Amino acid sequence: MSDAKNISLEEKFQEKIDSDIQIEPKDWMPERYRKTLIRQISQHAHSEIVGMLPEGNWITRAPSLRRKVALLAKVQDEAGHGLYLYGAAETLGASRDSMIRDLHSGKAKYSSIFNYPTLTWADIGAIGWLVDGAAIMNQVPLCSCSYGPYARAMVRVCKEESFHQRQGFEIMMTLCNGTPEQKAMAQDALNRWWWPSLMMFGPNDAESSHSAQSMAWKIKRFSNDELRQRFVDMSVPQAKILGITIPDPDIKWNEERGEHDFGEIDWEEFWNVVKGNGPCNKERIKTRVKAYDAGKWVRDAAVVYSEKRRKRKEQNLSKSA
Ligand code: FAQ
Repeated sequence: MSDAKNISLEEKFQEKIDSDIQIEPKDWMPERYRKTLIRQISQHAHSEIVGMLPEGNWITRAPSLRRKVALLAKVQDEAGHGLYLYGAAETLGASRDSMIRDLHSGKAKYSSIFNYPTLTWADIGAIGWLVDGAAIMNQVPLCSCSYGPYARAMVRVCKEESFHQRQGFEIMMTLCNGTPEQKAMAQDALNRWWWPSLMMFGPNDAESSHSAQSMAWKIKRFSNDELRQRFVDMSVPQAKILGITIPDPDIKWNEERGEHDFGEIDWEEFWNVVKGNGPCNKERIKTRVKAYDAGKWVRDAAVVYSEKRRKRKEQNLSKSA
């Protein structure tokens, strides 16, 4: 295609974006837009799938039947989110096999948060409260992102995440209203999950290589720092209700700016985890690869079944013709 024609297609595409018209799979789109979406959506899908592991660890150890049922449902929801998201990435021409291969080889990223261990039951409360809370803060704006299938998948995901956040907060509330040991457990979980939760929003805006372009394309509607700030402002009063302390001596209300000041994130820790050297990175990938290999017979059986159905349909059609 000539450069002139490409430029005009790209201009038309940007006009659509600027007028908030969503892009659909069959619409023309710049190759870089398609690649950016595949990168973000597949990493998001991987995060949901790997994200089942820290909490899945606690299903057999949940302290009551009610807690077990809620946690089981939550972990299943995360699997569903991963599947919608792989589906959304497939509409852009990415194959599921290649996405999963990239996750298993370490080529594709997933959220840093899921490389931390879940040491006590309170961690399940902290994950629901903080990790799902951060996920909602980041994902509600994605419901109006410029790519239709991603935006639509996010609507259901966000509804489910808000149930997850409430179940996490309720676990924290119960612990905080319990014995001194239970409250101490909740405080310890907050101490360990607070900073990694802030890291979920990604590097500072100045260091974020993709933000400017992704915002111009309305894939991202707010910057990493804007969303992180909103998350801090939302969490401070919630920690007060729980009666536990956010492990940051620099957190305080800034009257002038109308938001909280907070301390500096340990970016060295963040990049170390992103590069694969966090406390659980290797274990998480090993577990996923093992589960994938063990599920091969199910995938093979599904392919044989669908092939048989297709052939039966063809035979029935030719009989009735
Ligand atoms: N971890 O230029 P930016 C959940 C990478 S779902 C690892 O700012 P971008 C549900 C980034 O990929 C949680 N890597 O990038 C749940 C890029 O590397 P690349 C996941 C990170 O894309 C709850 C590089 O750093 N949510 O929790 C992280 O514009 C409970 C430069 O960064 C989503 O994926 C990180 N935290 O902004 C499940 C939401 N941050 O690709 C189970 C959709 C950055 O060039 C239990 N994604 N990087 O190699 C997004 O909104 C964006 O992709 C950001 C990053 C904001 C995550």
